[in-house]
Amino acid sequence: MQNPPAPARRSLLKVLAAAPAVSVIGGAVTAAPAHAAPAPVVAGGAAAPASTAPGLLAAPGIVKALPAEYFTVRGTNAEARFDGFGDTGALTPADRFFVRNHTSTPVLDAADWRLTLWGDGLHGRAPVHFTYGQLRDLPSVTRTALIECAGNGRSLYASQQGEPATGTAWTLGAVGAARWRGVRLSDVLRRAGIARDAVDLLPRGLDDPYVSGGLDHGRVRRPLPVAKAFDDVILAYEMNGEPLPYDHGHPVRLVVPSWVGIASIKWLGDIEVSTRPLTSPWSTDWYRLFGPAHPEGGSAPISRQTLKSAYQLPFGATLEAGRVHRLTGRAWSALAPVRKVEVSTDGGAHWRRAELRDTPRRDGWVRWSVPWRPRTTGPVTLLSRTTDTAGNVQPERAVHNTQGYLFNAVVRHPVTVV
Ligand SMILES: Nc1nc2c(c(=O)[nH]1)N[C@H]1C(S)=C(S)[C@@H](COP(=O)(O)O)O[C@H]1N2
Ligand SMILES: [Mo]
Repeated sequence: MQNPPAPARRSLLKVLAAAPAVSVIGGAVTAAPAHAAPAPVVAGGAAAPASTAPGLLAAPGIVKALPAEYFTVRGTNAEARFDGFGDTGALTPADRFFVRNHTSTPVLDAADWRLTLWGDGLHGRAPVHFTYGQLRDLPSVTRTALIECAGNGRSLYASQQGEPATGTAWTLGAVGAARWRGVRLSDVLRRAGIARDAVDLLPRGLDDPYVSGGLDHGRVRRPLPVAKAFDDVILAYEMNGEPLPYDHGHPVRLVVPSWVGIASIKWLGDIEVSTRPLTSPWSTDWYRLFGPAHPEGGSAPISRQTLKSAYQLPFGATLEAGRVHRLTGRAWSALAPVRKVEVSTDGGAHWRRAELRDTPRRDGWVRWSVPWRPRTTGPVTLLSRTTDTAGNVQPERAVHNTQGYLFNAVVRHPVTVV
């Protein structure tokens, strides 16, 4: 149970075989980034066309294989192809799950890993450590949760609203659902002796410091209110019944259900526990809403994700006229369970209900389907619209913000009937 799944291990073995001088396992707790290895041995490494298997994409710093049929590489990130989710179930397999890396995946050994809690919000004020084995000995919980990047759908601000945004130009595949097993963060905080007046935590990853625009922002870290930590946050060591893969936070990551993906810190190394509110660039410069529609100086840091739906069909797909097509998609809301999904196959003039194939639950997504028999040929815009049980409905337009977070508008999905 202590070994990551086969694909990640294969990549690691490649790294080891070709670069014996680079000590990536059995070594320090400190990160040994995949990019520290010579480029040719990184799976699909950009500098190694000769060793890149056909159909595999190159993404610097990502360990797992990235088949072109399932992923689109965007810088240091790999977006899952939403149109390819049709053959996946309610859970997204780890080898199909998007990867969002600020730098690169550190290949960490669970045996050497430990978590440190520290700060004035602990009774003793002395740091408290947990080894991987100690975490595994605590009572475990298992739950399903989506992880969705705050910027999922960002490119649609430009393509469908004419309002560009900065940041990774995700389409709709920066989201996945998995079954996570781990320990409650509240259990760990109690054992560490959290004080009654602690208000904020600052979980931090072991990946390399994030440098951008010539500035070193330090390691990826983002304040998490103690109240949320005690509600439903887990320290996950398993994803879909397997040890966490390297790219998804091996050996231990946070899973912060229903919040924007950045909250779910991967490769967790330490957590500051504070009696005062904490900040980091991930709560001051990024992950706030900036722009004319928002308060001067930006909104409060964003926390909850929003609601969406999408067709499992490529943009620009061609469909034959006169035949019945079974259109499928997914709908999800971080605000409440999905209540209904409506679709329009005429650009929004008429709407009808899609059939839900899963029982809507909090923190999951529902697959839906609808039959469609197009009669006339030509371009058509398909729409889908989620309503959740709290009454939230996908709007026609999302409220723009300069960094393109929380896109929630009805997606205009172009297809051609031939
Ligand atoms: N340490 C660390 N944690 C991190 C990140 C990162 O770059 N480093 N990226 C965050 C962001 S922005 C997202 S959307 C999720 C993505 O999780 P995934 O790569 O497992 O899909 O991880 C979050 N946790
Ligand atoms: Mo993200």
